[in-house]
Amino acid sequence: MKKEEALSLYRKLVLIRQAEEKIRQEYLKDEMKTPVHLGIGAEGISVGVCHCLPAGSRTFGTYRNHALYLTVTGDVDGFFAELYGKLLGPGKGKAGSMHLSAPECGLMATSAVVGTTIPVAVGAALAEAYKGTSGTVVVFFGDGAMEEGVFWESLNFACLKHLRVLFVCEDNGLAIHAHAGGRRGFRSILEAVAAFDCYHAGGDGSDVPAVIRCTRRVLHRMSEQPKPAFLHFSYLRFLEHVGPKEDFDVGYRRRPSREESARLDPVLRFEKELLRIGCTLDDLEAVRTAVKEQVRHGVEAAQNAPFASPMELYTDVLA
Ligand SMILES: Cc1ncc(C[n+]2csc(CCOP(=O)(O)OP(=O)(O)O)c2C)c(N)n1
Ligand SMILES: [Mg+2]
Repeated sequence: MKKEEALSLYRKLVLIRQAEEKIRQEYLKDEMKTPVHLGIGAEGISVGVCHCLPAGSRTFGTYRNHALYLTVTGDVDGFFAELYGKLLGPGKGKAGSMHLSAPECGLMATSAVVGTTIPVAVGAALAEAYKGTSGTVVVFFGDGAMEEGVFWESLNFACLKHLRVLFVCEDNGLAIHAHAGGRRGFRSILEAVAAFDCYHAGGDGSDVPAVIRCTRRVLHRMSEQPKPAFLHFSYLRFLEHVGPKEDFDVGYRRRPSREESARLDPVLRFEKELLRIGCTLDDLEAVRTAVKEQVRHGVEAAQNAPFASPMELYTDVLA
């Protein structure tokens, strides 16, 4: 990877990490009236996958969507405005953290309801096929969504129709506090998916270059012969399911060792890669400093921004 490309990826990773660390600092003041599902540990998946997507691709996600939103849009001010419930947010403050979207950047929808964006993404891919266009559609979801019927129905239909849709499973081994072993009747995610007529690959989601390699490989195969692809990336959810804190003392999982934490932290891991390819510590520091200012500005602007008028309650309401 070239230095310039790697530094632009690093900038995205650092932006997501610093934005979420800032939320952790500010959240207990109770000015952000939205639940926050932080994705510290998962940044490398959105950043790596989106790096490979052709221009004009459409993406869908879940409530754990901060990395996806910031990767696709780079819109720090809009991001914080939405979390503070302000008019300048992409949902005018009505979406909150769990329903961030930016259709103008291809981020079509994210949702609090597990599994819901999966069939919608498949519908978007069906529309591409119907119109004879070849845009790529990507849907990110957690491992828990794979215990829902809608996932298997969507995968089945997409495979049957050879749709160009990329399913990306962000697997932290947990659904809230429930471990995979207590939830699943199938032995392995990739083995179960391998029974379907789709491309599939997977790896360690905290290893950004590996995420990029996997994604490029399946996208290349999809472009040669249209079929869905399924990517499976594991990662460590460093924080509680929802909220700004750690939860290793709750009793359902153990605290990772210092070595495990370092190995599973996509930002630290990518810093090693940057140094290996010739970036300097000063290069990295310059990125972190610039991002820190961007995040500081985003939060301050959001805190000082106006709320929408009460009449906004009656607009953009679809159901
Ligand atoms: C349809 C539906 N069922 C249950 C819930 C409650 N719920 C919220 S998050 C969650 C866990 C989902 O786990 P996973 O899909 O692995 O995503 P993660 O939170 O680990 O990113 C559940 C069961 C919900 N929001 N929607
Ligand atoms: Mg999970």
